[in-house]
Amino acid sequence: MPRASIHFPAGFLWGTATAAHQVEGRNTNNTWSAWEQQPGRIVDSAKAGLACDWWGGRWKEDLDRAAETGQNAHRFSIEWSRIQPAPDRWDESALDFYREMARGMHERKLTPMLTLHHFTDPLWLFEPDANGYALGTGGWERDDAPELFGRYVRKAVCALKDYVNLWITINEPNVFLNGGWLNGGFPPGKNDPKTAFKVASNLVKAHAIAYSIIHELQPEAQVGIAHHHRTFSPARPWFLPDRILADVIFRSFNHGFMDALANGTLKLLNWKTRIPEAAGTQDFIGVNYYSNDLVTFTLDPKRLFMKLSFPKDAELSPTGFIANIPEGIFQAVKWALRYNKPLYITENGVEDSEDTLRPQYLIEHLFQVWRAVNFTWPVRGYFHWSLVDNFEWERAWTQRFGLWELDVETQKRTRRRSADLYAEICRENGITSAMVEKYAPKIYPKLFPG
Ligand code: IFM
Repeated sequence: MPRASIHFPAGFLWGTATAAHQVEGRNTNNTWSAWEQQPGRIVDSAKAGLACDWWGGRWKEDLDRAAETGQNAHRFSIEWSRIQPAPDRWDESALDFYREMARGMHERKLTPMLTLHHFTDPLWLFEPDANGYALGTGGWERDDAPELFGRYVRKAVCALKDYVNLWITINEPNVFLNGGWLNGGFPPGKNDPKTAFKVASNLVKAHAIAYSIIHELQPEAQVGIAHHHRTFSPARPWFLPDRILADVIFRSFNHGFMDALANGTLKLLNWKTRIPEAAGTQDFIGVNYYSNDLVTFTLDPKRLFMKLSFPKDAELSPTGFIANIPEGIFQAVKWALRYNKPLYITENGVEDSEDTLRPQYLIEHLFQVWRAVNFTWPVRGYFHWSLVDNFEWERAWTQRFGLWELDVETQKRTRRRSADLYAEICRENGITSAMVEKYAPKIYPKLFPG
């Protein structure tokens, strides 16, 4: 018998999250496929290639893994450029593919949560530049981008509504905006705050259009975005510029989109606009949480006058990308309560190819989610990022987030210990002291003192 255990409410969703471009492979008609052709954009000039070969059918075996290890939900995304390969063309076979996948989730007793936009756009949304570079102009800077997104959403929802009730319109609009138009690490690679504000307005409008289309087609649907929450604290709390900057960045990153979808006013940095149709357009809040940052004021306008770092004593993931700060997920949930909606943790995880930190990270973060649930805060589910190692954007194959390891060459999957741990958690609908003793003994006294 376990000496102690903590439990989550009945009906809690336990899943993993994936995204189309990261797992499908063979995407040749979207922004990231053009981006990877550009020298220096992706670490080691790596390519997504076959990714996890979901397009070739390996989603079946991976979803079998999810179901066999006790998961009861899966968050996935669909690829706009496959469904609408050209402005005037719909590919019904792509819709059939996603329908089969969503049906496959039901057959495996996995509740699907579907993301309509996860960082990729079709190439036709852009005009090539004079040198033939595919991402010359356009994209989300186009005035008609929200309406075009709406047309795709209508087509996708019509095709999939028999299988999906939980919809995420846009994954991490704050990260997408920051990467594409502020730090330039994502396509189209710009560093232009004014244009970023136009893009942000278009994303908010696009979400609002998608929200109303989904509800028109499926009144009982639940719709939200997946918000990447990060706390930005001053690196030197005694230094006013660090404090002011941390505050400005926190507000823009966390409140920008989320407040716009609550009250119809978008405020980012020193820009503000009204988008009234966006007010009240979330039925639930998706929270993606990985880590928090410290902010140091610098004199570098290109980096928005800031340098980000982690606390000196923080436990870091192998490539130093994530600091293990479990209380941050509790704070993120607490922060999200202001929107007065049910919540899902739509992503949380750590890159850890050797699986040394992940078991501890997983237990500690879930312990904090359990604390939140104990305040009767309405957290309805948890989706671990990710099921299997996948293409990690500009960091490609150097960061491994999967419960299963992927050999990209052979497509062989190898189960990590964390997959066993997560299976025990899902089956128990909770965490026992025996699990902690077995998978992360170091934190036992902290979690179960006495
Ligand atoms: O892999 C990404 C995902 O696409 C969006 N959220 C963060 C993950 C890990 O970096």
